[in-house]
Amino acid sequence: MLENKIGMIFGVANKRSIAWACASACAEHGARQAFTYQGDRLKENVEKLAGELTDSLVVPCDVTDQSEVDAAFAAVNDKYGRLDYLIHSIAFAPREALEGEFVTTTRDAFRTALEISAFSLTQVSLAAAPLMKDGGSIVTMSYYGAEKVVQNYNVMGVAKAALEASTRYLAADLGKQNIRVNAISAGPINTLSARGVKNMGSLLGYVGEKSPLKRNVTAAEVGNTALFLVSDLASGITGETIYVDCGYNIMGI
Ligand code: 1JT
Repeated sequence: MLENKIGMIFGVANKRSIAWACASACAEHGARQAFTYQGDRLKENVEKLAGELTDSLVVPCDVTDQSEVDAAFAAVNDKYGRLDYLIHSIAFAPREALEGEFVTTTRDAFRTALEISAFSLTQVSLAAAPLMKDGGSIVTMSYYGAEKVVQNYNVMGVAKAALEASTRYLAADLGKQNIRVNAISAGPINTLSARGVKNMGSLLGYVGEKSPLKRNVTAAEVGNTALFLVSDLASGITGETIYVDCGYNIMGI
């Protein structure tokens, strides 16, 4: 389904990463992919994972450094000469910001969370567009805390709201170049990021009980949805936030 397509994946930390589940699903369908990693600590992990796939590329990219972003896209252009899809699966907020009350969010935590988790989508979309010569597809990851209050999610909820709105504005701008932009709103998954969060176990238990499917979503299920969104099967879908959460978001009391 993705034969002859080139993808660029932001946000692999290890094999449990949502970004890796997306990349695996796409690789199974014939895509070749470039991976970015943030910081030297993650370099080895990402190189090992990417090494399992054919004709992959691994480049450093800290989105707070524009020169690294420019260099990452230049490396993709040098190796493949084009880009068909991009998966954005990065977010950050200081740990203290994901505990206690939202009202105590500091200026610094707010700025950092919004810059890394929301602005970076606009930043990489602008850089990707010139390489998407036959159109393209951009997919980002959101969470329910963007639209309803989820205790402790705090400033990340505000960042995800900005991310979902950015998805719509980017879809409107890039549609004329046949570039689609969509978000997946994933249910909670036990990744490296989530593991740093207090009470993640009880959140997973709660969602697993309340969701229509009576379980939590898997990273592989999110990966399969990303595969659909980057494929031509989703050619009529843009600006959308698609829930992949075992139905949790449809429930009232
Ligand atoms: C970040 C983290 C972004 C954890 C995230 C996230 N998006 C979803 N999760 C899992 C989660 C976290 C909390 C939560 C529900 C789900 C951690 C590092 C920064 C970026 O609250 C109930 C706090």
